[in-house]
Amino acid sequence: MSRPLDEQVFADRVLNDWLDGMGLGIEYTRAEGNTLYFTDGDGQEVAVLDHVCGFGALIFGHHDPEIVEHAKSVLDRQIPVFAQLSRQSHAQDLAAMLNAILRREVPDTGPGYAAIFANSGAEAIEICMKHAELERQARVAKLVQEVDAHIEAARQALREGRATVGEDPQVRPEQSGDGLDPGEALIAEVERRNAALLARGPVYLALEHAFHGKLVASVQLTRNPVWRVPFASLGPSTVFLPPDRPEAMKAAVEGVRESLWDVVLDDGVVNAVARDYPVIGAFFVEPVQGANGMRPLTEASARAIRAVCDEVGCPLVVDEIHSGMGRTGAFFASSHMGLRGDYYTLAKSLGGGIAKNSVALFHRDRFRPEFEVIHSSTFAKDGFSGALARKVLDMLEAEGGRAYARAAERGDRLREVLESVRAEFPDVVDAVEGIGLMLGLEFTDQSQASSDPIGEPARAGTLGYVIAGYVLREHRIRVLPVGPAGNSVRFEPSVHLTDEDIARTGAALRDVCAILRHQEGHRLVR
Ligand code: 5B6
Repeated sequence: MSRPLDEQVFADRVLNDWLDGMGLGIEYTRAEGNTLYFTDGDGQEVAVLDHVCGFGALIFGHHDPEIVEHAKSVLDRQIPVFAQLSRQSHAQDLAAMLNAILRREVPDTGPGYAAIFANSGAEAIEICMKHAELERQARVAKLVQEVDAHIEAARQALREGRATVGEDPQVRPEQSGDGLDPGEALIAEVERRNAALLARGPVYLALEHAFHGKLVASVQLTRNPVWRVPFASLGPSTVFLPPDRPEAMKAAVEGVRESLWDVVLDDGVVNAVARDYPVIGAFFVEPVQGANGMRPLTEASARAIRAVCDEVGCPLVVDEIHSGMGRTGAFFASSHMGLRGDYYTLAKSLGGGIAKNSVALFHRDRFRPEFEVIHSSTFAKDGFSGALARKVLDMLEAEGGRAYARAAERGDRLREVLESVRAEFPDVVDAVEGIGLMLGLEFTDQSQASSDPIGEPARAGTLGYVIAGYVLREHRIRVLPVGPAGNSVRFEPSVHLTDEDIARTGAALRDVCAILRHQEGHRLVR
């Protein structure tokens, strides 16, 4: 019998039931550093080690005292939060700080990057899509203008009898004998084909396993079909490419490319020739793929991706929303693999764990200045989140980048422990992935498990959540799996992670691995 609906529950009715079912339905009442607290039935505060840290949005943890102090002072000083369409120097200050970091970490930054601020990661991604489309349309307009001029010149020459149609004009009219002379028929066919191509929208490139957000356009760049497919009719089309197979990647891109037909008049002969048409809007890439168990791109894939963009002429958008802001031991994860973006996106820790903020950065050789006027958002570029973002950047850059070194060092320590768990349990741990404080541990496929409490959720794709519920209940550690795919858990704690936290994490994982090894699924469920 189905449960009666609670008519008074207006938010999270389904989600909360689902969380309860996974053992994750806990309300946290306080947060500090790398710890979340809830209050148990006896009124006691219980500490939980947080490896989720706001989906990686808390490089300095929950309520970092320095950031909180700064936030309070911004409010106390009554610094305007919203003063849209006025001079907002915090935007310039932030953009200048980001450019200084880019100059240090990325070779050939040239004239630097222009910044457009937004509120969320997906919004920054969609800003990049819009800007890429402006770029593409400018290229299309230039090409069309040239082709139109060529067609006019050919038409004139044909009309005046100064030219004839070549013997093999490459473009053959679909319908012949409609009364047009060969020259007019050729031009009509070229114009028909070109009009069909020009009516089409852009195609975006992304990688298999990509995650770039869930808004109507950005979700089309997110590979997971559960999130993407129901909304395919709303958004642009995307081709997903295999990052680890550069040759296959190049071949797939060739399959996407399109030609616009041009008409050339050469020595009294008119022919149609194919010209490269900019159908590809942009290539979106995460330097570390969060939805792929925290997998960094290899240097070879990074080179292949850059080569595709250079060949096609489209912007390379390096999505650092998850991997940026120091989490991997450098400000930009892409700098580890020598990947230079034409655009960058940042969000998550840019908000200092308190505000919401994101930014899209555009190489100034490509930036279309009118974009500053034609794109806007009420809440973007506000004074409060701007002040906090400057504070976070100051903290990251302080003492020669001590925070980056700390992220790398803490990440290495945590990784060592994850690796030791894998070495001890090779039968149930497939891989340890990631870099810095962006790590993933992948369990082996348990869909054929003999223990039903393991096999059933594994087949349903929820084993990772069941494991997360167990680790929370028994070890007071919060982890989450990678998206709806079941068998990886990720670790994206703050720089405040202690040796004791790491040791506890290792013990909890060993316990989980022993359950999987001995198929003691009954222990996972209450
Ligand atoms: O701020 P916003 O969420 O719109 O940012 C979108 C975004 C994210 C990102 O990591 C990258 C690289 N680009 C754009 C934010 N990531 C969120 C995320 N969420 C889930 C899984 C992921 O791999 C990434 C998720 N999985 C299951 C349930 C809910 C969320």
